[in-house]
Order: sequence, then structure tokens, then C-alpha cells
Amino acid sequence: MGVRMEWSDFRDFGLYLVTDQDLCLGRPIVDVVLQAVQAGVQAVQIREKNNNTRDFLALAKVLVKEVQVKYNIPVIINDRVDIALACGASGVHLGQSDMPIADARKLMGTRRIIGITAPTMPDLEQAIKEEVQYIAVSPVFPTNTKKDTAPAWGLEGMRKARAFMDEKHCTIPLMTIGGINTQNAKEILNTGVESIAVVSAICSAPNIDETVKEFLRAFQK
Ligand code: TZP
Ligand code: MG
Repeated sequence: MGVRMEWSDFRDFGLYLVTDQDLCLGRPIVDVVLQAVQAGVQAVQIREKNNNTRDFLALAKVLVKEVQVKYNIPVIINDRVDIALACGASGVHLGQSDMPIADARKLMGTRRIIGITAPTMPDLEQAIKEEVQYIAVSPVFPTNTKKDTAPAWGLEGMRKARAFMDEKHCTIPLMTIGGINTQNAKEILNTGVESIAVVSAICSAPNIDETVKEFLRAFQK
């Protein structure tokens, strides 16, 4: 159940939707995610900070079935290796105070995706030594969606992160998140990061289909 490809080979996160039930304008979260997937988002992270374990797992199981199995779009679980394993998700996203990558990798095996957040340059230097499939250099801009972040990297920080990866000949894809909208997506992608992750600009979009398609246009040269 769930894993239909070698997810560890999966590279193209492109436009990555990160969920927040509270920002969905009262719409059911599964509907919001499905509309975004049908419009073209390339990966979905379930990030539900206010759910208890049972509700988080129940939602994760529904989204694995509806998104991962039906559309072959990876579902990534925020923070929780146990939930990722229990629902058959493609992967897990871990921050600096979550389970260390080496321990998570032992549990997740080699077929699944592990993504890590790098809030600072020293974190990025460490992250490239880990067995991860992407690195979220984050946040790019300050955001109301998450206030307890490290200082924002900004566009110049993104360029520095990209230059560091190139200098190290490291091919792990870079992603970023934080305050990204359809207006600034292109300039962020122009810094050389492979992928952008978005919460409020999609979850709270009055027209999800149009918004996702506008984001996707930013990926075109
Ligand atoms: N990590 C760093 S910023 C952020 C997370 C989960 C939230 C981004 O939310 P938004 O609404 O896309 O700015
Ligand atoms: Mg976390």
C-alpha cells in the first residue's frame, strides 16, 4: 500500500503544498488538497500542528489514498516518523528539533523521502552530509503562518545557499518556504532553488485552481 515508486529517487518537488486546516477558509482540508493536486501541485506535506495523533493519522490515511495512490503525488508527513510509517506516506519532513535524520532513516528505510529544514548556513552545511532527498532552506521571508522561525534568508540568502551547494557539488534539491505568493514566486525560483513550498497562498486562496496554475507559470522559463 502507498509506495508505488522508489520515492527516494523522486526529485521534482516543484510546487509543494503544505497544509494548514485552520487557513482553509472553512473548507474541508481534503477538498482543498485535492483541488490543488488536480490543478498541478507536485507534492503535499501534511502539517497539522493542532491535531491529536489519532486525528492526524486518520487524515494522513485519507490523503495517502486520495492523493498518493490515486494521483501518484508524494504525501509527506511533517514531524512524525511514526505517522508516516503507519499511513504508508512517501516520506517525512523533519526540523532541527525533530528525530535526527540517521535514526529516521533507519526506521523509514531507503525507499522513502526524508526532507530536512535548514534554518541557518551551519544547518545547511550539516544537512548536505545527511541522507536526505531535499533541504528546505527556510524561511525565505517572514510569515504570519509560522512566527517562531529563524531570521529569514531573503533572496540574497537563497543565492548564497545555491552557491554553497554548487561549490560543494551537492545535488540535493533545495526548497524554500515562508511568505511565498504568486507575486514573488518567480524571483525566488530565479535564485536557483528547485522548489517552493506554500501554505497560506494556496490553502486560503479563494480560487485554488487559478492560484496553483499561476504558481506553475512561475516555473516556466
Ligand atoms: N516553515 C517555515 S515558514 C512556514 C513553515 C512551515 C510557514 C509558511 O507559510 P506561508 O503561509 O506559506 O507563509
Ligand atoms: Mg518539525
